[in-house]
Amino acid sequence: MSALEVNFDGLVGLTHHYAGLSFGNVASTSNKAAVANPKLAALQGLAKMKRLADLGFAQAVLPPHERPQVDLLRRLGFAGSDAQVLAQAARQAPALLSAVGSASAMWTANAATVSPSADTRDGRVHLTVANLNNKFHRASEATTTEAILKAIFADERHFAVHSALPQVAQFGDEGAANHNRLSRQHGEAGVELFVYGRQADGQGVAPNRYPARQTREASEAVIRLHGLSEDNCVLAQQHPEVIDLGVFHNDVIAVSNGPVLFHHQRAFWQTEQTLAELGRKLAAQGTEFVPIMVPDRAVSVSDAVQTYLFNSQLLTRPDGKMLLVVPQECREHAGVWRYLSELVQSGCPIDALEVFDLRESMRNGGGPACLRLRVVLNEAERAAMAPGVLMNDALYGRLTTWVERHYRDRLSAEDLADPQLLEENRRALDELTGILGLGSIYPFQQGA
Ligand code: SUG
Repeated sequence: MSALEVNFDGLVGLTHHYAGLSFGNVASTSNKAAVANPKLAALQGLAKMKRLADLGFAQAVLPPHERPQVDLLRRLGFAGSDAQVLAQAARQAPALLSAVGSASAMWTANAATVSPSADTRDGRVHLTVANLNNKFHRASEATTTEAILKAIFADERHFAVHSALPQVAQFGDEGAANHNRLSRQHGEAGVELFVYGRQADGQGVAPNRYPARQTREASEAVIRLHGLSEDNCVLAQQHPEVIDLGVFHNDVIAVSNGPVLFHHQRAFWQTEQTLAELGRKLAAQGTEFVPIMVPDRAVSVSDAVQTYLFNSQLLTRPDGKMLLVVPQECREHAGVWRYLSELVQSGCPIDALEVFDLRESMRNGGGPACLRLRVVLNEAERAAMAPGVLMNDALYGRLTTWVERHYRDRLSAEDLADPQLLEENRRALDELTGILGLGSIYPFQQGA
């Protein structure tokens, strides 16, 4: 049965702003307090979805979460009406207000880890919601993410949606941003690469400056939950020095598609061993592994972090060749652009580039690959999922109109205290669940 990779992009939320919440993510900290444009951010994301759908790639959308989370502020001791809670938080703890108001759920590569049915013991698609334990503003995404994924992948004959791992640092899990899958064709058995930043048991190496968000223990738990085996998994450690240079997720330094692993020379701690294990396990499945390594002398780690070269989407076209989807920061960097121009002429499987302006998301450290969750689905699975989230001309038209009507074009952290913004969110999201046909997925809808 023919399987497709469906890219589920996060629709940017109405409270998109720059709060410097992610220590270790250079763009996030350096753009702290810049004024954001949520409307433009959402339209930039939708333009990417539309263009890729028009090029023939299967594209879907995941909705934003309700923000600010007033209930979470109440759990932290702020009391009174919604407006009073917001005003107190703005006065006493503005950083907390930013955290509960963050639109960070837009980066759906961090929503979950996904194993296609071709890899799992019970032949179902397995999704484990990420706990995003390393950052308070992200950890609170898990509940709504689970509700959304359960609404879309409700049919338990085909899908298993697992709750997030326990919310402790020991099981820090950042979802698909630290997970790559290699296979000959999407629908065939593959090998899944789980990349962690440290071991919670204190063994081995770890970064010194910035946090390693993903633990080996979390990856091992996901492997068990998904029913994967020794034969179709590889566990590898990200190089601790690159984490200290701002590579806070593996998808900032590597991306896979089909049998190809496009990666920087310094992506992994034990590169040779990791590549050899991948090659051996793929060969046992009859697949020839195609690593494409970018040498440090061609593109430094700092340039990779600045341009998000590896936070690209690598997509297989119907003719079997691959398209690399990069942010415009890559075109604006002479060295990176030269490298890419040579790459597509080199005869390797990547022979075309598509460039997107995703500036609003990029300023918070979110490139094309951060904005999407890859879900490989066969025909029966596609038929079993909620259909309303699949991108097409009609949905694109409705969503752009919806954004134009509800979003502000200027937002800074102070605006989060405005009770009107909370109302705007609830009104817009209520309408959105109708557009996407998802039912009640938000706390305010359940409480209604
Ligand atoms: O978790 N930025 C996100 C960016 C996530 C990128 N995702 C992937 N690489 N897959 C993060 O660091 C910044 C929010 C702020 O500072 O306002 C933020 O959360």
